[in-house]
Amino acid sequence: MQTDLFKIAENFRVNGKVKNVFPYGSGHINDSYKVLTTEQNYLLQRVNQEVFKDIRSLTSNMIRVTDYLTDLISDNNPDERKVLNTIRAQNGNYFYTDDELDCWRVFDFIEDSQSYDRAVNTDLAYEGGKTYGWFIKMLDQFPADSLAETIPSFHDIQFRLENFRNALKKDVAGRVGVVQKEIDFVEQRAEEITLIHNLGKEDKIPLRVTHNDTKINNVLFNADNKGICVIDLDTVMPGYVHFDFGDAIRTFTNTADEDEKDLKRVSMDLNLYRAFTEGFLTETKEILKEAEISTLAFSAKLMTFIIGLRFLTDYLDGDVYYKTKYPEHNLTRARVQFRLIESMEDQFEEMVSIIDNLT
Ligand code: ADP
Ligand code: GN1
Ligand code: MG
Repeated sequence: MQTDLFKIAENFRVNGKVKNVFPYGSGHINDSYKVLTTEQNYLLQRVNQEVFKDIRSLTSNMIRVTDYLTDLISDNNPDERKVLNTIRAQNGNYFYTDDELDCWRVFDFIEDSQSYDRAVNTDLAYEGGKTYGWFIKMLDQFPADSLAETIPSFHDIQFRLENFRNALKKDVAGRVGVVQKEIDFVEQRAEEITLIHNLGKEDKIPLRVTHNDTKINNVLFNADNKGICVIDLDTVMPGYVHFDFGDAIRTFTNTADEDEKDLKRVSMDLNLYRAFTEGFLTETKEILKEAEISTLAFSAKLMTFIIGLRFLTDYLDGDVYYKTKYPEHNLTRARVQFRLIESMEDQFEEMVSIIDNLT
């Protein structure tokens, strides 16, 4: 495998001679490796083709968006933001398909950076908010409808509910019996949770370029914990600002890990929420519409619900989508999301008033 990885890395126009390649990062979807050459470091990824069916369109989205951002910051970049730089393969393409039909790509490694799975303090949450807010703001004028949908209906709650109900009917893994409490939780909220989806259908909120996977470990921070780079751009496509704000609140404010087994440890920390929101709105409040701002707090419940539902559905499907480390892993993750929603429900008035006070 090691020599294969060397060969794969050498299929890209990297500077210097490849010295070492080793697994890197903790994403649930792609396989990432750090590549060391005699000249510099790179990040090599095998893209998950079960999840991403159209790598050509995905790559085109990514290159168009990163080129656009790179241009925008070329002569004004006070916060020293960085943009992912994709390295071409020897054949000139931005990805390379090997003999096994696995698909690979390479980025410049962002040096002196770190990613976190939890916000260690409010400064980090504020910086994360600023970084994801910056991304939304910079892409405000980019024609969202010219981007491909890399995963169709990715954050479409109706689609996710349908998938869940189909999984219940099929019960391929024989697990429905153990999730009655979770089924009740979902069905009790299934109607009210469609609020944003309905606003979108009625054209009351604008489609924007959104990241759609704004978990905390998709931001790189520098040694001083300043947010410097938004990574994991596979799901950049048309969406609502709610998708990015809500998904980020899900991970930036959780007092426990995404797969914490002791649910007593799981809650939404209001101080982390305030800090993230302040950072996010510092960047975006000038461009967001009233109908977006007034429903922003709700998006935290929506995105935590969607992702909890997806973990639960994958558990029922027999763990076919997310990487898992043990048989109940997806169920544990779903339970954490649902506990977090309860904590958000308990603090919802404060969540709304924090946004009111910041806008
Ligand atoms: P996944 O889709 O599996 O989450 P990511 O693109 O988020 O894959 O990459 C996984 C991890 O690799 C990230 O959380 C981050 O720690 C690290 N990483 C990704 N790209 C870079 C980069 N260009 N420079 C440095 N680290 C990176
Ligand atoms: C996946 O790729 P990664 O680990 O950043 C998933 C997200 C989920 C997240 C839950 C393409 O994100 O949608 O919110 O796991 N990405 C995809 O942790 O499905
Ligand atoms: Mg990631």
